[in-house]
Amino acid sequence: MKIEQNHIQDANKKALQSHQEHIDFLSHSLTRKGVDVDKIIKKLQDFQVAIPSWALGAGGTRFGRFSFYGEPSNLEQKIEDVGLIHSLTQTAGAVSLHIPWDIPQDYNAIKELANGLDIKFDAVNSNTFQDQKNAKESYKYGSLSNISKSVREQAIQHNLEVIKIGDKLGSKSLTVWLADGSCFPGQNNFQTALQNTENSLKEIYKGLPTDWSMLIEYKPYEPNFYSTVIQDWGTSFMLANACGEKAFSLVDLGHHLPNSNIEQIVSILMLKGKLGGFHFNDSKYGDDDLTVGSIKPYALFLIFNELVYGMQNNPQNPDLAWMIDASHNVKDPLEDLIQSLDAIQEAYAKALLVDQNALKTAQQENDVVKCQEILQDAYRTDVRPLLAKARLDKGGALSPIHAYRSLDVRNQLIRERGKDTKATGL
Ligand code: LRH
Ligand code: MN
Repeated sequence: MKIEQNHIQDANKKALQSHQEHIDFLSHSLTRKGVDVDKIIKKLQDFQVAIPSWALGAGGTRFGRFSFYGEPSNLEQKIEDVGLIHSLTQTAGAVSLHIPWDIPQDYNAIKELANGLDIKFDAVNSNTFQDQKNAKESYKYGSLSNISKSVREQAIQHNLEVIKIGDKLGSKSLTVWLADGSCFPGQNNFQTALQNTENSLKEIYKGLPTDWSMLIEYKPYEPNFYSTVIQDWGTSFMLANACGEKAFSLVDLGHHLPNSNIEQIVSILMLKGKLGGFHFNDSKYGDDDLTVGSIKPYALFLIFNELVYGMQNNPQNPDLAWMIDASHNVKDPLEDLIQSLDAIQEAYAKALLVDQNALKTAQQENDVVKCQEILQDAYRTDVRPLLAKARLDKGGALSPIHAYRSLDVRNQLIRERGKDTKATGL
């Protein structure tokens, strides 16, 4: 299914006049503050977020999974769905594949389809947290950290295979997340597990093409519930440094213990030139993989404030990989992803409104109250007209959710695909 341009314009029609009034008012008040509105809109349009190929169907937990019907049942349909989201939002111009869930059958056909939808291939993800049918070794007790050399070797070979698959698609980075760890005290020797992991990552690193990067994702717990080998940013940072200049840390917002100061972690990794990218989502308790900005929107804003500062002051840090990593238990997956993209754009736009110079001055004067006033003046600005204009000027929808519903996309997908299709992934 494809959404035609004229259908989006039809959906925009009724909202055009009120949009114009809002954007005129906001542009006027921002320009008076010395803000370059066109520059911000260009930055929003250039900010493309990769959609996780494993989150285009219903997620689920061990307690159950409730389908939404019309789910994509192969990689082609997954890329079509990313195309649907991108045509409405104009900010989802990339897909992040998970291997083996998404091994292309016909590389040229897949590349042609993605290209036709203006979709690029972002990081490819390896999977050594599940055993594959007919696999010689099991990852039950770990993969790159496993006590058994032949298990580690199998996991290393899998990651090298994933790099080859990504290279054929034009991807430029490998994301490594390990479930490796233990569920009980005494089960693992922490030092042996970490040393094995470091040596294994170095073997994978040797297989990286020159212009590739390796993103090392950390997580404190789950599926192991006593220890995780790559448990926090410090361990990921240490391993990235041990591997070399093409290895970086990947920050999944849901992979932090309660009340962690993620914006401080982001600023430290950028200062050290070791921040590689993000898995955006939100959470109340654990790795809940909820809609971005649905629980802690101010925390997301504070993270983007550090990102904007870092992008202006840390040339030592490379361009970042922006990706969503979510799972949908009760929302239509496409609507959930559209809401996440909107929250990311909103946090970025508000962070771009922070008067960084005034903030620096207030910090140097220890004017604590002024510092908060400067931050919250930006956060309290309703930037939605900017996001809408950024979309509209590129042929997108003023309100993507409204357009998605008024164009009856989900029911069209069900008519096309039937009710029993199930997407591979989590
Ligand atoms: C682990 C994780 C990782 C993916 C998986 C789908 O929790 O965040 O990024 O491989 O989710
Ligand atoms: Mn993740």
